[in-house]
Amino acid sequence: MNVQRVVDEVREEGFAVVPDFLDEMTVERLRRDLAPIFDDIGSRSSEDFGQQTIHTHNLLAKTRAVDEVLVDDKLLTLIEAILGPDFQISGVAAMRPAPGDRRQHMHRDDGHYPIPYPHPPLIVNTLIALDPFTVENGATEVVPRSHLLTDKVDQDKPTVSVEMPLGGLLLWDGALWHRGGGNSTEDSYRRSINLNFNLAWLKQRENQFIGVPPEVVVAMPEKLQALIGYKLTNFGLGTVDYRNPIETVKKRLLESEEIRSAV
Ligand SMILES: O=C(O)CCC(=O)C(=O)O
Repeated sequence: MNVQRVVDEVREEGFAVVPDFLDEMTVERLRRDLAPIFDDIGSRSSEDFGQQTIHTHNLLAKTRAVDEVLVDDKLLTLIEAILGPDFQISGVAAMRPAPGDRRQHMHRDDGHYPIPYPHPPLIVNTLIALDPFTVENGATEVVPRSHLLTDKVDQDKPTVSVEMPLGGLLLWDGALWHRGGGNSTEDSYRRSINLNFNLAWLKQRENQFIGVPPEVVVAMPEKLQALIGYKLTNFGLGTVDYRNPIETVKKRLLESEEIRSAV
């Protein structure tokens, strides 16, 4: 994997693809372990946007299937090379545009933060292809170099569809204008996992402290606990009594177990 090539492409184009990121065995395992989650993904219809896929969010509370990929050194090396050493998981989701789902509205993922554009990357979001991404099944559509734009782009601005093979990784700067493509196939689903990262001193898109139950958090490897925010950032941001909040979680769990066994 050429890290510098990916960093340069994200800086210049706003996105990059690592086509052979996961091997077939890992993809197969993810497909199997995530099957109940993908089977549950539905669609909804709205007057403005037509039939849209409904993503499954807060994945770390629902499955252990993606833990291994999230702590993969290859992935973290890429994220660190773009965001610097102090980053965190901002959200983890499963996405599976189904036949008939329409493309999304064009958007930027870092619109939550009211900071003028262009700015250095605040967010790096990723999708891993558990089915090949094709124009027909809803490959992500991007506007190359639009992370550098000051203003909004028109919804009908020409896009590039990011086709990639099974196991491929797409990374993009959160400022890039993009959308999930529409699925025009009869029977082909676009299974993917969406692993999102931001600078550790920003609020996470999805609240990991509430979303992931304490008993799940304490059973996680320390590396994953730190990635979801259980760490000290910039000399003490996010502490409880100046300490890593994981200590509070462990203490409270112990206390509640003691109370339960006393009654
Ligand atoms: O599914 C995709 O290709 C992109 C999804 C996306 O951009 C989003 O849901 O914000």
